[in-house]
Amino acid sequence: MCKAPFEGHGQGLYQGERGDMRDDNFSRQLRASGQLVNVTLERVLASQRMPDEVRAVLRYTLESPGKRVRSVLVLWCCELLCGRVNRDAEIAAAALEMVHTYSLVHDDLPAMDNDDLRRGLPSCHKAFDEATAILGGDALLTLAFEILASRIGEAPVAVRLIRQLAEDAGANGMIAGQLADLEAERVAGSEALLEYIHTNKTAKMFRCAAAMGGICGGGEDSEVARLCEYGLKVGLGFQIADDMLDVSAGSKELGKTAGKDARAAKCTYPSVFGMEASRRCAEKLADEAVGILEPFGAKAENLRRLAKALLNRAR
Ligand code: GRG
Repeated sequence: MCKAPFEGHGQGLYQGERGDMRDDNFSRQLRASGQLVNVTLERVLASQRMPDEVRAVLRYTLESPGKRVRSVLVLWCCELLCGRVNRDAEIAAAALEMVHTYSLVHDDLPAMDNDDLRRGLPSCHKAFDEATAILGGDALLTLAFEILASRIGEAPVAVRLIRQLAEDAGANGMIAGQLADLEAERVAGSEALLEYIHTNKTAKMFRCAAAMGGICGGGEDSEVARLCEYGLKVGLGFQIADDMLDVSAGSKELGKTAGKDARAAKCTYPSVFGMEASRRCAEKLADEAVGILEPFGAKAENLRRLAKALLNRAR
């Protein structure tokens, strides 16, 4: 498999809390973990049987330079609880990245957000066609569950991971949030609606990442529950930052079409509260996420840094 597309991961994404800290230890670990996700995705794809046409669309979508934030969260939450990134966490991270990628492929379709640009490249339906993008998304979603069912060491762990992913990505999670988001273009935004959309569309996938990492790390239920709380806060903050970037950044930096939320009259934090209040809200969420990690002590330092860094990202 061609390595070049995966290798672009993670460069210059985060400015750090005090300006330019892109080469500090945290940033290096973030890049290394992103690379581990890429290598796992590459290995999984190479070892799955599928027709060349399907493989081409999966490679196109999975090799594009995503930030790998959710999948890195899986790895780091596992490491927090068992001291290392184990094989189960690598597979869980790859599965989560597949589901996230499917959601982007489908979100870009003309029936949804209708966007031609994703991760700086033509969206899947532009590079191929609409039917292929629908089927490619479907293939990513089903492959995620297949690898959890077949490649996780112990069946009870696999079942817990499958259940968590199905709950957070499914009918009462990301799909519910996406539907509410599409409907919200026709109604006046309110704080309650915003929170509902962002929690379901975005934050639950972050919760899922944290929970899957905790499960792979063999955590106690109370530890996994704590990581879930952290994931929800970080995910909500991430989405607020995303809404703010849509206002303040350009399409080239973002790798996707900027300014679309305002044009579609979307219900976003900046549209309901303004930019300054949105920033304060995101900062408060990051502080709360950091507070939740307190019982884990110094070993949660990377997760603390991540909660802050996601607010200061450039894309
Ligand atoms: C189609 C079921 C379905 C859901 C779509 C993910 C999503 C839900 C919509 C994409 C649009 C959007 C702004 C979603 C909010 C979550 C979000 C910010 C996604 C982009 O995540 P990043 O920035 O993307 O981590 P990369 O490309 O870095 O992986």
